[in-house]
Amino acid sequence: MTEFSLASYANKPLAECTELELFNALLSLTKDAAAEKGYNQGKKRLYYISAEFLIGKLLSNNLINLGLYDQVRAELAEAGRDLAELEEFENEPSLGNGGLGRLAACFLDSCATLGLPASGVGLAYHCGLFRQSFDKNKQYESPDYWLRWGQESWMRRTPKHYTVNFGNLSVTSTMYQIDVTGYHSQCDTLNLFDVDTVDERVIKNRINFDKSQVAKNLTLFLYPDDSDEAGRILRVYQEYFMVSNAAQLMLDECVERGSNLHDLADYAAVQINDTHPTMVIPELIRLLGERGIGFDEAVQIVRDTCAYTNHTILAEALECWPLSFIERVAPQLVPIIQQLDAFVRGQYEDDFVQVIDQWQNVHMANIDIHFSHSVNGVAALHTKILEDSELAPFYKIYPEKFNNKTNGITFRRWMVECNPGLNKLVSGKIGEGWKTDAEQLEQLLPLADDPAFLAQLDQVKRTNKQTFAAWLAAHQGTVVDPDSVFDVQSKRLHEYKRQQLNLLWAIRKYQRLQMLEADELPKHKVTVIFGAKAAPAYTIAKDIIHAIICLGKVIEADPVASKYLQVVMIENYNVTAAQHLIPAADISEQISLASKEASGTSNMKFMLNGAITLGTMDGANVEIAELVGEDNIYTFGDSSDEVIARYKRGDYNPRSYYEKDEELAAAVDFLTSDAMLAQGDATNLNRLHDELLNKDWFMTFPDFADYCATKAQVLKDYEDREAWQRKALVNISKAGYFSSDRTIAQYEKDIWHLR
Ligand code: F58
Repeated sequence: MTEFSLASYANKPLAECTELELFNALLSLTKDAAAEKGYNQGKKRLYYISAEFLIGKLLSNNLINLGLYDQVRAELAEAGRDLAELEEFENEPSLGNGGLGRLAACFLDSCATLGLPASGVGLAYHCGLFRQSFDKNKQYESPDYWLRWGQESWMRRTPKHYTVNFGNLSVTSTMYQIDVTGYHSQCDTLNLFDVDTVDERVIKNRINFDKSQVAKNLTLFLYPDDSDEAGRILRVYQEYFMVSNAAQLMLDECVERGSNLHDLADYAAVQINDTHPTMVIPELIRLLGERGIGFDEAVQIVRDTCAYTNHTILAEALECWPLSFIERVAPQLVPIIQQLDAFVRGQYEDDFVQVIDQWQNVHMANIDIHFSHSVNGVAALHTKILEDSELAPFYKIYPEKFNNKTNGITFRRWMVECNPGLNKLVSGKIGEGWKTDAEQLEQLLPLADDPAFLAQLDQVKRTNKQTFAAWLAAHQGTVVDPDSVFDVQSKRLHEYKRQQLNLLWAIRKYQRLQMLEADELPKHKVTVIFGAKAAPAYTIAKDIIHAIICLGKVIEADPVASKYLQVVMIENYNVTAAQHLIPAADISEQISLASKEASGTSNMKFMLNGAITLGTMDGANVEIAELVGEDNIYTFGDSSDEVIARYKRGDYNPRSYYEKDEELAAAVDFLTSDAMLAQGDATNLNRLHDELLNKDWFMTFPDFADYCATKAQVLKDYEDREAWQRKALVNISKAGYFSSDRTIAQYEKDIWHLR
């Protein structure tokens, strides 16, 4: 094995290098070290196709996985340089929105670590997800040029090119590769496709751009604004571009490995990550046809090869494209989709399961379910809801296809890298084995009765809170008190995730603080920390952000309340921010409306880092609750059955709750109070107020009283520090189940059979 020395990658003494020079030297070193490890090989390979890979920064992750972290840090330190400084210097590739994209990244880490030959296949977005900034207490979006600023890239341009024919033009792709380093193991690769003609100059103001010129904007942004038709069609272009490249790559590679294409399923497993890559099914059938395989056999081959993961039950998130869009983007797929439609129609009458509906819309999930061999949900409850209600007609037809794969996270990034203090404490007690065999964390359980250990755990959390406070001050100039309770909700902004419920709690808390006598005031200050981006066209989500920031300002200006309560919104929340924030959290807010959050994965990250969950019985929270037991989690709110029944009845009326509960009414009305209007914009605040009062589609009001009561209990229990740390310890010990290594082992055993 080569001894890698950073000094040999720099052309001057390390002490004299600029950050850029050091960063580029580190990049070359890690690339060489990854190449030396080699790549997982085998007859059968996984192609994980996904529109998003939210990989986060790679430098430290790669150094840790390659076993070079301590050595490089020491070498830098000797030269008076700090690795942390270079970590901050690196740009984060924000090639995803949230959980779905981050899951894909965790999965690749686990595939590499478990020695599974796997390729991620996606798009090389030039700007990724937008950069969020706040101005006048509102979200603004700007392009995130993550590839600029003179940094060398983790992406390697390869000599692989494919022709992709669209209805009106054809383009030549280029494949880029990013090494996915496994933990102390070989590597896999993430293959991202781009076209050389993309031109960042078509960006006009902020994230607006000329949508007419596909060759210039195809891979410019992740999910361009889909509020207008041009944006929606561009999304179909992106999807077809992605899957056509994936299909061509896969067929080429399988033939190289010895496939005669009739036996494709022995050489490839395709995982379709949500419906975005669905067109890979007709595209593969088309390409197999071009290579002489008849339609019926091609359908069978593709079915044996492909598997589909569903990540949502929100009807509006299940893609459904007008056939006319596909006609424009990829007319060659239309006859195939029509044949698939005819095939289904010939067998089943139910409208619900048809591929093309009476309005000539193509239901992408329906293609996935009929023409793949596996359909999985991402947490036990979610899969059950798919089987029993959302996809029940399909479950009746294909019970054998349905299976659950509860999500997971890679513990290498979400503890070893982001929480060095906890990593050291844990490894000091039980050794390093848990890093690849996560269930070993259970060995910590007996320490629940060891006050000295619990005190150490408390100390680690306290240090993490200080570190986070320093980062936040540097990041956006916001000062938070590390002695306060860090009550954290960080995830995409969506009404179903109910940031507005937390907001209403904070308002109520503020109103109560104004009424309390001095001797009743709480012991610990609470810092409510939000991190969230709202989709650019999602009006109410942006109004919620506006209200949160305004409330933060109202409280800040109040000399008494500000001693006991602070509301903070992190600017540009992304993987990097999450890595700073999660290790510092005391409370993990997982308060989606029961039945709506497919799984959640931040709930797992918080748990692993010793935060206590305050949540509804939704998604993977249910499994967390089962594992840690009721003493170590706080649950509240209506059950998914109750929620589903209320939707079915269609009789939900938020006003009836508002009229019955004075405190709720006061909190809601505060949104449009003079104090709030002095900070904010009447249009936004009124709209949010009216939305809640007249619609409240995600039912915050019915859960409000229980949420407040439960949160009061959480804050009371926080005062017994030892008992609290005991809960934290149980959470850490039981987190092993949520390692993505476990999830991937299950995909391998039940679906992929790569080995
Ligand atoms: C998420 N989906 C689920 N979608 O919401 C979450 O419960 C689950 O844990 C996670 O997938 C992983 O299974 C998600 O992140 C998106 O980001 C959409 C992608 C397409 C555009 C709209 C957002």
